[in-house]
Amino acid sequence: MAYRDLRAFIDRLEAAGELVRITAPVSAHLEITEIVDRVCKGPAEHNKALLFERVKGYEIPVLINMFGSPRRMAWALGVEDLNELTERLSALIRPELPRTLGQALDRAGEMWGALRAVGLKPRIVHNAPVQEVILTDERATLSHLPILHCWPEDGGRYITLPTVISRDPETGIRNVGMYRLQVHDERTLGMHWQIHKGGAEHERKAREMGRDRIPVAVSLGGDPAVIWAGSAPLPPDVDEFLLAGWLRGKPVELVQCVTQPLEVPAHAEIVIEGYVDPEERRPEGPFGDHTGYYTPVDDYPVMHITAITHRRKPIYPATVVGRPPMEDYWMGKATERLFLPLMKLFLNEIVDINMPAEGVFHNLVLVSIRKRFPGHARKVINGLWGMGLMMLAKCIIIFDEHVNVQDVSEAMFHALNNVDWARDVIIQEGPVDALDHASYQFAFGGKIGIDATAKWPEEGYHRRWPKLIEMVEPIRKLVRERWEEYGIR
Ligand SMILES: Cc1cc2nc3c(=O)[nH]c(=O)nc-3n(C[C@H](O)[C@H](O)[C@H](O)COP(=O)(O)O)c2cc1C
Ligand SMILES: [Mn+2]
Repeated sequence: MAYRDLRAFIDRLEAAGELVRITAPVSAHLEITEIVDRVCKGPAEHNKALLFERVKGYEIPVLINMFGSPRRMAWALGVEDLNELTERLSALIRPELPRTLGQALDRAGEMWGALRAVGLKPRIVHNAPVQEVILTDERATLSHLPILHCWPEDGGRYITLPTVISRDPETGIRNVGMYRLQVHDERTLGMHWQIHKGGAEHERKAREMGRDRIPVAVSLGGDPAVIWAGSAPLPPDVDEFLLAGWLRGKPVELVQCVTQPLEVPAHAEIVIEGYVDPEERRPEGPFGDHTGYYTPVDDYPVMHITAITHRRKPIYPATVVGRPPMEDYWMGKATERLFLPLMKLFLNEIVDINMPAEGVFHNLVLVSIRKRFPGHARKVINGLWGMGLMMLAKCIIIFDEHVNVQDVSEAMFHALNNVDWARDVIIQEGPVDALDHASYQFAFGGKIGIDATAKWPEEGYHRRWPKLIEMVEPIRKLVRERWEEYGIR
């Protein structure tokens, strides 16, 4: 299921009663945040996508919270339920999961190859709605965009739901990332690509190669699968538009930028073109972040705007992050579901993974495994720490396969019962998320792996591991059948 653009998705949401048009005038300064925060954390029936049609001081409407529920997130990626993503990707990797790392590497290669081969590479078009209006030189300013000031102590206004496009200066391979941008002035943006991310790697390479500019483009809007794909942690040499094409079942249509050697989604609402000078840095922040804390000021690269193109009547998409759960939690859930088969490709003992909202992704990863040998939990902990952005996971807890890790209460019950805190933990230092404020140094700190599986004699446990209490089925059935008779109401 492919949406042509953001409007097609809005139509679908509206037809299903999943979108509210707000015609009351509202301010882009804090007011929208408070509304969205209530909608994200309030009763499910209030949790709708919001289209603010009258944002004070602007003509352009703001769309927010389109991904903010499991149902809308699933619809955005062309499925009815997020678990279907796991099935779809498993089907692409089938038949059997490989046993050895060598095979696994081949299979991962094959998988990306398969994406390329199914003809879902982006397609270049020459006529693009996003270029109906072209503003260059001094006309290319941000002044007409309803960019939000999200939280009271934010350092300014931020573009919060962008699709940032750049190319590896060496290989030319495209990267698409979702990195917030702070408005420094009407023609300059702070580029918050963190050091572990694709864009930052392009910047490092450009600096080493002595380049004075990296072209960048920021697209806003388009098919929601295209927007979401920017947040997907793909390997560095895989173009996120390929993944978006596969999700849509149709290639993403791209158009050549007007002032930069890059292509952007033709059906986007707005595109900001420009460049980053790899030697330039400016203070960025503070920003009320998805950790629920303000990320303090730090030096980040700067994007200089060379052109802005947009549709005749564009819609500005945004999100507000903050203390979870908010919209980005569901975007991360989609990633978790989609990447589960990929993680199983390398660690085929994994049964399920849950990154609960309280852990804001990198703080807590619950994993159930089919335990087959002594030390198996530790193998999985170390394996995950070696896999892409999982390197940033601060706490990984491993469970036996019968534990439903999607139920955090059930998982905690088993973990707290099963762990000897002197013996069943690995404490290590390594890379941590750039947003982690607990680590004593930036991006480097401690992490813990916890083995909450039942312990074996081969692991040095020589007592008898107890059995879980469970009632026998005949008695359950008996009580079920006689329940009315007992008169307990
Ligand atoms: C709403 C939202 C905002 C995000 N903001 C940032 C950000 O400002 N900087 C950053 O490095 N990552 C941010 N991320 C996470 C990245 O998008 C994510 O790590 C993605 O995998 C990066 O793409 P890359 O692997 O191609 O670099 C954000 C994610 C979401 C969902
Ligand atoms: Mn990437």
